[in-house]
Amino acid sequence: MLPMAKAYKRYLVTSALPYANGPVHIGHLAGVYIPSDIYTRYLRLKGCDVVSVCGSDEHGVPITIKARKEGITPQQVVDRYHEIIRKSFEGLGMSFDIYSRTSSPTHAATASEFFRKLYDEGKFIERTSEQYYDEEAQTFLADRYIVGTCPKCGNDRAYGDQCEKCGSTLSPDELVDPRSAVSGSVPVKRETKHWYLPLNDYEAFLREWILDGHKEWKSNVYGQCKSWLDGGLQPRAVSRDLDWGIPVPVEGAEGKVLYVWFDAPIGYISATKDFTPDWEKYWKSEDTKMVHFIGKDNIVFHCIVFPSMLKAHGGYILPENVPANEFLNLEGDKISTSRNWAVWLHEYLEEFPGKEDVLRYVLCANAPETKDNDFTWKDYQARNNNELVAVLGNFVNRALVLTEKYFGGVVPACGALTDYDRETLAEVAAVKASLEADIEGYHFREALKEAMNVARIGNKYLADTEPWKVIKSDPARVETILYVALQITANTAIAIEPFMPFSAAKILRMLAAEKFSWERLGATDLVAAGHRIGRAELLFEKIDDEAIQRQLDKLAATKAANEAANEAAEAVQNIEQQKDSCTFDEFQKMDIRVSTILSAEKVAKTKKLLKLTVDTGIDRREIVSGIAEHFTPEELVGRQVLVLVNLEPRELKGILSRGMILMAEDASGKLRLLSPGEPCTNGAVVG
Ligand code: B3M
Ligand code: ZN
Repeated sequence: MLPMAKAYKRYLVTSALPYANGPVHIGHLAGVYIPSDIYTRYLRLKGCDVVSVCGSDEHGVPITIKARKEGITPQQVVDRYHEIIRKSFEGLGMSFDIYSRTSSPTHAATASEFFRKLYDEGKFIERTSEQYYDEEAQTFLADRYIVGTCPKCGNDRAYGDQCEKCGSTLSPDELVDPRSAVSGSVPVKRETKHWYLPLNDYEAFLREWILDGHKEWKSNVYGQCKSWLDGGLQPRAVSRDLDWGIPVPVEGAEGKVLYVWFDAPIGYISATKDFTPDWEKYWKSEDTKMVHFIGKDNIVFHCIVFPSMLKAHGGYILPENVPANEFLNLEGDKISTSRNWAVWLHEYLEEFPGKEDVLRYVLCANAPETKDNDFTWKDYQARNNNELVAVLGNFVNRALVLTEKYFGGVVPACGALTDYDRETLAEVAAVKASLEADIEGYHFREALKEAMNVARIGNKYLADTEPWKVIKSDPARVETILYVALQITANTAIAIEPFMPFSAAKILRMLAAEKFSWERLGATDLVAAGHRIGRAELLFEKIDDEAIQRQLDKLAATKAANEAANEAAEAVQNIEQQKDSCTFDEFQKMDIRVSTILSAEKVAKTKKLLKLTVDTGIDRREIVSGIAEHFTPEELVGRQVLVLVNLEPRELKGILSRGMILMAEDASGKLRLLSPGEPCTNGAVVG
């Protein structure tokens, strides 16, 4: 395939626009942003004309829900998270040419024009359907705004699009006892008109373009496309009844906005426009190679929906590839924003200053390229200590320190090369081709291994040539050895730049060298004899057990908090329903009195029964109560309780029980005595 590959003049790299309703976590990074940044940096080093765009996805229901929950406006939500995300991306060295946002004026104009053109050309169908409407709040209820009982598992807090308890995908109509999440009222069905893109009309085009034309796409991507296409495509609504988003730009569409998945991918176009007035050549020329980096949950939108939109519009190029990754788990559990089960990028950057590349390295080395993968803090530590410190850092440090020590930091002259020197340098040069093939084929894990190989080769070279021994007998030979080692060091800086830009820059600083172009990878004259290098610093530091334990403790605390919250939520679910109503007179028939327990003893030959003597204020009487498994006699004596004194007497184990001690049973079955809030005279009437 490679020799046939088309020669492109320029590249447009897009990275999924993160929803501005929360910060970015390691799952996003491993799935989308680390690969896209590696790819972009590589192309730039090669001197290619490349534009990389990203930005915040600021529309959609999750944002309005978050705003409502926190009592702030959607604009405040997106302003907050846009800034957190933007800053954290910058902190990790994401090298987007622009990090835009879909609330920008350029975007509103671009998305509106896009819709309007399709509308004017009759590319949409209009349909009226019945949807849930909240009469109290006077609003249609988008999927997430409807809650009810899940028909599959009975969870009574399922959403109109999904049950988070059993994971089923739902539609609002399937919910039992639907309620509005806005007002709590029971919604009614009301007719509403929406615009649909008839995806079925694009099926033939998509089949030919993807199934015949892009067999080289990753199998997870190709497979998902195939199953969508084989399942038959349906018209898809591109508008919603919502007050947050880009207004549908046609008459009679008050209260309607563009569906977030219609406007968000257009965000790639708007971002490019905001970056350069020359944007059209990136979007409208067949000489441009466009690549979408996304997570697997976005495949259908980028491979089926957006291409159909582009096709319907006309004049735009289609993606040449959509290298979607699978998901990253955290310590064996699915990453979840709502359960706070994540490593948040902005927190990581604060807690591990100077270790940006460690995270970049680990997330790439362990990227979920072909299947879901697991991030563990132990693995993070091991990769740092055994790979970054022991291989990469160790090699670079030895080459620089020995040069300083033996030659006062001046690059020595290169004498006659031995066969072994030549082989070693040839091995370094050979890395280039395989590294390129891996990056261009989106195999970033393999590519990273190749890049690290340069340092491995260097490490082995120093171990084999032992300059620290040879220096005593043959200092001239050591000049050559360190000359070679310094060339490998400079090569390392080139090879790792796409993956670990901070460390690459640090190596260059230590070499007192300017950035090299990709084409120089493999060269043996990167630093000239006589050049004065800079001071050696450690490239990486060991990460100790305490630092890892702190992270594990943090996760354990999250888990404990989640369990407590779950139990509380379940307990609420287990609380008994309200009983049928009773009249005031019926209630008045009950004579409940404040009483004091005078004595308590176990009833012989029973497990559960206690015989209590109580002072009811009217009299002293005996009550038999089945609470022996919950209270010891000592706990009870002296307690003031509430007693139903006119309960019909009953004989139990030969004792006449006259009344009932009132108690509350919580969801876990625990009993609690009911007492007056403050001490009270016995016989006081409750009611
Ligand atoms: N915001 C979904 C996500 O973050 C969505 C991506 C939009 S890309 C145009 O998973
Ligand atoms: Zn369910």
